[in-house]
Amino acid sequence: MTVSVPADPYDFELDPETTALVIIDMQRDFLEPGGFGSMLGNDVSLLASTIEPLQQVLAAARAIGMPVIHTREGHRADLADAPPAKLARGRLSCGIGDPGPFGRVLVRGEHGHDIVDELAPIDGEPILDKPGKGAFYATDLELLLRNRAVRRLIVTGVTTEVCVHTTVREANDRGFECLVLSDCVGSYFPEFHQVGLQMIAAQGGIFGWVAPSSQLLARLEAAGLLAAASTSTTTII
Ligand code: TIU
Repeated sequence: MTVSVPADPYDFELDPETTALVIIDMQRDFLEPGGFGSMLGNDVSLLASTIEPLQQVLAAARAIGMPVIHTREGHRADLADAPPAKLARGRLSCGIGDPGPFGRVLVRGEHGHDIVDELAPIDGEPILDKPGKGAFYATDLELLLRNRAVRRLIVTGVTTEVCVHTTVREANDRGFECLVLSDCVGSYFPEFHQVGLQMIAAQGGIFGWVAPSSQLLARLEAAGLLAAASTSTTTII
């Protein structure tokens, strides 16, 4: 079955059986005050608006049996997988590996490193720990996707111009087609978010496609894949 999602620059055609939902780095360290995002000097509240639409998309993916993959940026406790250049960057007084309000910043196993409660993974959804910005670099993501015959990705998460963009570029070069959901990705810099999305869809979709989640959910519903009530895409005033 093919579902056509109205998108920029043109309809994104997806078969739910060969498409995966990828949720990038929806970790406390990026979304809550006191984590890595704040250490870098950012207003982390700017990312909060991504959670609710992403919950709806996640519920829809689970309802139709679409594979879901969660990623987390972070490092081993001994920081052996953290490039010295990354550790030094920013000249932070409290940076990667240092103790913060949520435990050691961006270190695996710490409270801040984990995914926010609202989007907690469930059994059967791989959680992919990545040391870099891109989800393909030094991970087995490509293997996981090829083993499930996945060809298209619905990409969500944070931040738009950093880990989302890097991942979309990596995916594009590997032959995966990416639809980025504009309201399910967020940035500490609204202008970077806007331009980041434009850069994906420009030049005939040089890196991929962009659409709001409402378009995806409406098309999945219209195709009979979702019960209208399960996604509540309509606002009742
Ligand atoms: N700083 C920033 O915008 N992002 C990151 O460091 N990582 C991710 O985007 N996940």
